[in-house]
Amino acid sequence: MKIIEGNLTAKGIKVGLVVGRFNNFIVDSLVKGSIDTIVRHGGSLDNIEQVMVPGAFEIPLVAQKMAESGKYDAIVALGAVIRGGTPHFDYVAGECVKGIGQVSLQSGVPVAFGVLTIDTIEQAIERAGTKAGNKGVECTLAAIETVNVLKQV
Ligand code: INI
Repeated sequence: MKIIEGNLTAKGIKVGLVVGRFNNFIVDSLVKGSIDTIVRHGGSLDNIEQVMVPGAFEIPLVAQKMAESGKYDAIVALGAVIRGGTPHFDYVAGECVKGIGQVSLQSGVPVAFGVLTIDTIEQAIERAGTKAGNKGVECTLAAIETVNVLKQV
């Protein structure tokens, strides 16, 4: 039996970050975590490009253009959608996750989902570098591993 798995080496991997500005107090920590993860796993700052978009709703379209460009081995989508008192959250979060999944499947480029979808600011802070880790770190590791496993299947 053969088990194929990707390692966590980011050496030579080109990563495009697509970042929703909305809730930037939180999102900035996700970006920091993502970049730090790439570099600490052997990647280079020269191989990272960061594209800013207004909010999570815009992430899929821009991720699609980035994926089609052929410039990146992986795309990391970062943002934070925090529930308010209206159904707006559901529309923005729903479109974002659906769109990111579609871009990844249609382009063949891994697009990691690092968009927090949470009920409160406290939950956001917990997942942006405090007691529940950092979603930017976690999804960047997933992107690196996926790039490396795709090379072998
Ligand atoms: N965008 C987010 O990234 N997070 C949010 O919490 C959010 N809320 O709550 O409204 C949000 N809205 C903006 C949206 O992503 C679009 O930028 C906007 O609707 C324009 O298309």
